[in-house]
Amino acid sequence: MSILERFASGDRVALAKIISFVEDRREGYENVLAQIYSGGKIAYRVGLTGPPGAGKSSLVNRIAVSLSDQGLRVGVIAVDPSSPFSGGALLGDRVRMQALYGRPNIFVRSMATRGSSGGLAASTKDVCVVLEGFGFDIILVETVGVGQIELDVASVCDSVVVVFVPESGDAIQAMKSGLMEIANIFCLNKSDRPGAERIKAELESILDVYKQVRATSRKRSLPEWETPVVPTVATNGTGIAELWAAVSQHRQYRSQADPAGYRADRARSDLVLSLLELAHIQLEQTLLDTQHLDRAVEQIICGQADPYTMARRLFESWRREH
Ligand SMILES: Nc1nc2c(ncn2[C@@H]2O[C@H](COP(=O)(O)OP(=O)(O)O)[C@@H](O)[C@H]2O)c(=O)[nH]1
Ligand SMILES: [Mg+2]
Repeated sequence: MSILERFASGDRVALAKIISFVEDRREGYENVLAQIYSGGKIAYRVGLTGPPGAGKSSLVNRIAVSLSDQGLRVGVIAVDPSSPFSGGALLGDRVRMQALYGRPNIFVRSMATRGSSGGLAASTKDVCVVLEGFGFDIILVETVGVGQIELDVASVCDSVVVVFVPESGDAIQAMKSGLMEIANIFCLNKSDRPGAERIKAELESILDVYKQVRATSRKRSLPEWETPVVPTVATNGTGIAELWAAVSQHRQYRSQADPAGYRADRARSDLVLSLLELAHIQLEQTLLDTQHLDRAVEQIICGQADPYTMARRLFESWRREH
């Protein structure tokens, strides 16, 4: 049996192998993806993002177990170098996370943080495609909040949950880092801690202002999605059902807002990510030709040129050639 046949028959070892194959961009990976993609299976992708220690892995753990209890098949992707899924956390956490590994309905995968030439978003998207082809219903993507990565990875998800905690400044932080733009649901985890009520109210009033600003700046036929703030305590399961209900509502909203569903958005972002990756590879191979570079470096260090003018000049001549 070929590895794709084993994959199609539900062999998890074949699944893991295909993920590595695709992630490492080995010869022929695009054909493999194309075959899997043509199966037409899709899952609902939910991103959870937020600062380290906010409780993302704990939430993912709770959600995955609860969905699996309902008979759903759940794929988990951890894009977090410090995640227990990738072995970077305290032993206690790792043991706790291993609860997921024993379940036949759950598959956990941590992403190599180096990413492909197309970046982490491109490889995360491709791992999603593989998991979808395998037949998962829901994919949970955990990303650590470190700026651009979370924004990129969020772009491959259908709903994005931004997780924060009652520590002071978080609401403001969320606004600053562009998280406000990508959040479909705010999850206030560790709401067992002091200050949770206050920060929830604070965030809700910011969201309200934000909503009013958007309402006046844009005319839309459909009502705006109202980003809810859901308090949770991942350690004892409080609020997990409410959090998932909010995700389900957002999913419903998306399919109502656009009858073609989120498929068009997704097809576009899949296409753009793949194109950018091809462009990147092409650029690396031709533009970053070492001979040209070596000569330019020599000129820069002996003071005949600067990197800015040189970069522009090399780029222009590369463009003329192609
Ligand atoms: N008090 C409290 N602690 C929590 C809660 N959720 C997670 N933690 C703890 O916070 C720490 C970090 O959690 P983890 O899920 O690894 O966070 P991540 O880095 O965002 O994935 C762990 O020790 C958890 O047990 C919560 O709701 N309340
Ligand atoms: Mg984590």
